[in-house]
Amino acid sequence: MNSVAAHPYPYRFDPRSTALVVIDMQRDFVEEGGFGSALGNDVRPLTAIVPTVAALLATARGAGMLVVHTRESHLPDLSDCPPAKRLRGNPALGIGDIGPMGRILVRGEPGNQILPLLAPVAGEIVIDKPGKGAFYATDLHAQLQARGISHLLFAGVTTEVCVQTSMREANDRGYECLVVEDACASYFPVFHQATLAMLTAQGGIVGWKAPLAELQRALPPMNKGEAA
Ligand code: C5J
Repeated sequence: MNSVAAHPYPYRFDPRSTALVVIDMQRDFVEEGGFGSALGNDVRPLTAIVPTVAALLATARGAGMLVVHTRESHLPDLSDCPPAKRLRGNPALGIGDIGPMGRILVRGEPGNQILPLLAPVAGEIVIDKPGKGAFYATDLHAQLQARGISHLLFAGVTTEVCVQTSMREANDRGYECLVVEDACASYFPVFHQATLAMLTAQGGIVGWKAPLAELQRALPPMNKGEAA
């Protein structure tokens, strides 16, 4: 067992039964000129975590951990997007509309792609999710169960929306969850901080938080011989 100096107390995990889940590091949310910034959001807190998420991916891959990437995305005919989701928000630019990087939150469009620097590699799981949570209307739970995964590390954007929803869904399904606090971000820094506080309050009511450096301290890179 490895142990991370986490909040509210040490997080113990076995890398062989732990997966890293990177939530929605899509061009439309993160890049200047994408959907998020076209709505007037300041994307700088999101672009700022890209090197940390890249380092986290390298750490997880180096430790031989399973990696999962998610994208918030809909079918081109929007049949998986309820009106309650499609019609809310900014009437000038919504889901399915043509945005600066193609149709907003539609599978296969340029803006829906994961940032090239953080792109999935062979053997990693990619989940296209129509909701905010990674478990809703996806086969993520089944895929994790099939691989014997019991612990999840969360990163990505945005902390208070898709990261938090996914971590709560995971907690309700019995996973032991830790959010890597400097590898997730919000357009609203106050929401980022509040989310980290509420997820870990009351003795870790949803789970733990720790910075990447503490995870790296707990996860020295695997020796070559251990990779098999
Ligand atoms: C949002 C997300 N914020 N990935 N999506 O709508 O958090």
